[in-house]
Amino acid sequence: MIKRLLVTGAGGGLGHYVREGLKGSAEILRLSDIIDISPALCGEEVVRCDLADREAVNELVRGCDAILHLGAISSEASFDALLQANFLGTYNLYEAARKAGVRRVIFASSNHVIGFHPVGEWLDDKAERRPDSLYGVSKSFGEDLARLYFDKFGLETACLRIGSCFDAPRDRRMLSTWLSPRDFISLVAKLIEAPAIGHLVLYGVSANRDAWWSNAHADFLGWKPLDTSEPYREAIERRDEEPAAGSDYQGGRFATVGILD
Ligand code: NAI
Ligand code: 15L
Repeated sequence: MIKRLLVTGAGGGLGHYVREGLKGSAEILRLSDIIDISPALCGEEVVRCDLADREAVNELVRGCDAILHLGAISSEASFDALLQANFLGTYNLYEAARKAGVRRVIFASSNHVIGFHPVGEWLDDKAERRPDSLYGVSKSFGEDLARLYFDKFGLETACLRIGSCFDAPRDRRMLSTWLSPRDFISLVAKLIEAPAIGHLVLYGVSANRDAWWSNAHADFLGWKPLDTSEPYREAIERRDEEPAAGSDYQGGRFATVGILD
């Protein structure tokens, strides 16, 4: 077990799953966010930090063995907002990780780096990136930064292109893209435990009947998703009869949103 795992964005939706689910993956979880999160329990440290603040991030990362980088604006937003949280925040994190000798980052990338591929097209880690939004571009930047820091400094990253991680799929598209919280946790745990991952790009998706993404290249992890969106299909298909905006694209509605001020 590693000693200290830093979790950025720990106050968000996925952060909540992680706080409970990754207890067994590190002796100490250092939980951080720009917003207030509830006080540290046994085996936890809580640090409030804006990822855009370089000095604060240097301090935050010191003493950590690995990082689960969830902290970000998690949807389409203005370039200026993304510039701070996602572009600068991710750069600050990688620089701090390099200086502190962190071994591995698990970067919460997104399906929106490939969101302009048409629905039904089968993609793997070699697929061309086709971001569907400035948000998707910010995650694509994070993946490039991760590649640079591996090639230049040997800092390992799993770029985890998460589909839709919520308690349950919310619409027709998520019947393909859903990642159950349980599968998310088991995948992250494998990515922490694996002896070596190098620079890895993979998809965070459950065993959905109509999924579009292959993780065959990552079989060495020994991860098998246990959940599927099938039990939700009937109710969703009955409710959502009309195609939703952006339903031709894997990124769904993100592909239809213009540039936000
Ligand atoms: P969320 O929006 O619930 O949580 C993100 C957290 O990051 C928030 O608590 C927010 O306060 C924090 N944050 C934002 N700006 C920050 C800054 N400047 N400094 C420090 N913290 C900051 O999002 P969620 O759903 O928990 O997602 C976590 C990560 O996974 C995000 O990076 C998101 O882009 C990514 N992701 C999530 C997916 C999902 O289905 N939930 C799908 C694909 C990617
Ligand atoms: C994401 O990247 C978002 O962070 C999340 O809120 C969902 O919109 C998800 O993608 C999705 O594509 O469903």
